[in-house]
Amino acid sequence: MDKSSSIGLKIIIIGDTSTGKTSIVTKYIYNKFSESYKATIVSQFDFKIIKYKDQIYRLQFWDLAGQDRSPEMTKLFCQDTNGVIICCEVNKKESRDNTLKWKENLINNRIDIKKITLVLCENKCDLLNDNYENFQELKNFSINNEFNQCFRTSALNGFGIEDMILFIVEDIVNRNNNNNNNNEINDTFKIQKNKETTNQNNNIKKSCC
Ligand SMILES: Nc1nc2c(ncn2[C@@H]2O[C@H](COP(=O)(O)OP(=O)(O)OP(=O)(O)O)[C@@H](O)[C@H]2O)c(=O)[nH]1
Ligand SMILES: [Mg+2]
Repeated sequence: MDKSSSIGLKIIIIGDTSTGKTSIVTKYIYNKFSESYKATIVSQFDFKIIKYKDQIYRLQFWDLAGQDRSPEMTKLFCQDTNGVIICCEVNKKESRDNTLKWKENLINNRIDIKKITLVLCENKCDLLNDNYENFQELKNFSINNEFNQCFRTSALNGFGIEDMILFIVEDIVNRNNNNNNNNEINDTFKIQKNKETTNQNNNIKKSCC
């Protein structure tokens, strides 16, 4: 695999604590799930290399601590991002409503949400109560609040996660093609490539503070 021709895409995952952000990334990258909960401190970085339409992409996931919704955190990690997943969990309307606060945080930090792929993710759908709102209600919520798409996922059994990530990659690539703006993605990659090489050499799963 020729890494030099790969393109880096930065994807941030934010949302209330314990909604399953770390579990989603871990399931997607390592196909593993743990029932025990260990709160993320500040942030965790990980990546996966995929092939989409004959192009290699290096998906760089920044998984941020749900305990800290401070604008500084958002500012620090969300600049130059190509995609943002805002996570909530089923059976908890409050966590879904709070996705708007996380979105507000992006906007307050001058992140132009129209230029990025913004996805609403309702996780833990394996625990879905029969009387909880149906998918159409989530869909309406996401349309009314200018998310590009919404997904129900389960980090426990993997449901919806691949579809969600594929949507994000496709949407970022399509936007980029439509804007005829390829340099922007390539620049992002060039900036991040050196950092990643260092991490790989040290053979560590990087946590950042
Ligand atoms: N049943 C079920 N449990 C899940 C799912 N996703 C995560 N969990 C559990 O929920 C708890 C919290 O998961 P995390 O992935 O650590 O949540 P987080 O959003 O990263 O939390 P913070 O790091 O505090 O922001 C853990 O006990 C997980 O095992 C899921 O899809 N289904
Ligand atoms: Mg976490």
